[in-house]
Amino acid sequence: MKPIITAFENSPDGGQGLARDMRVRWALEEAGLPYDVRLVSFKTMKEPEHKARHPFGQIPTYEQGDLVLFESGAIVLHIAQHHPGLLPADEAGRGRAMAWIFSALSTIEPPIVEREQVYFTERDKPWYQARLPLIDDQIRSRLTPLSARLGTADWLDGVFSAGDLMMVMVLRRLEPEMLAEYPNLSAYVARAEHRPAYQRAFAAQKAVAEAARAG
Ligand code: GTB
Repeated sequence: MKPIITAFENSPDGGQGLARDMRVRWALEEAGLPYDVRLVSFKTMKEPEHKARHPFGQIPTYEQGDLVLFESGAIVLHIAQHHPGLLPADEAGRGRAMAWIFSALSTIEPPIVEREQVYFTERDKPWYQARLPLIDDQIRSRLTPLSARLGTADWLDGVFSAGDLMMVMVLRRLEPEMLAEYPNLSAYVARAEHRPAYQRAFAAQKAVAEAARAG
């Protein structure tokens, strides 16, 4: 039975692959799993039918038979645990890959998302220009050790894993100028974006955005 995921019918990013369904699409593509997509509007995602899938009325969700999941991290981990291609075979390697998933979501992503939110909600406030460099320092305090750990390696822990997938998805949300300060992280993101599975996932979400634009 094909899983069904949910995605924006009209993503605010216009198909840049920044909405969180992209993580799930990419994981499904890496695992070689065909899937269906249920597109939702900002209105329908707050209605009871969608809230039964996602308590906070958001995307992405994942349904397969009786199983209904929300939270992109949980969904990617579920796919990785049940299909080859996203976690190493050995127990210790699997544990480390999971640590990178959590690290992406709980250590790297929060200050990046905070910067976006501050831009949207506080950019007309008198303190905005003073606050921005403080958040940028917080982001750099995460990127500097991440860059040091990656060093000259292709991936964070040997072979490509769901940990890399999640880390790359989070790093793509950075301002391009900030990512460019870390050449090895820029190359890491570019390397991941060249993966055929990434490209299929990206094309699929972009096709939705283009269809929405065409009306
Ligand atoms: N922690 C949850 C997860 O990882 O799954 C967060 C889910 C989430 O934030 N979903 C967003 C959502 O449904 C879409 S991805 N928002 C609607 C709402 O809360 O009402 C966040 C997002 C949206 C748009 C862009 N963009 O346009 O660049 C980027 C990221």
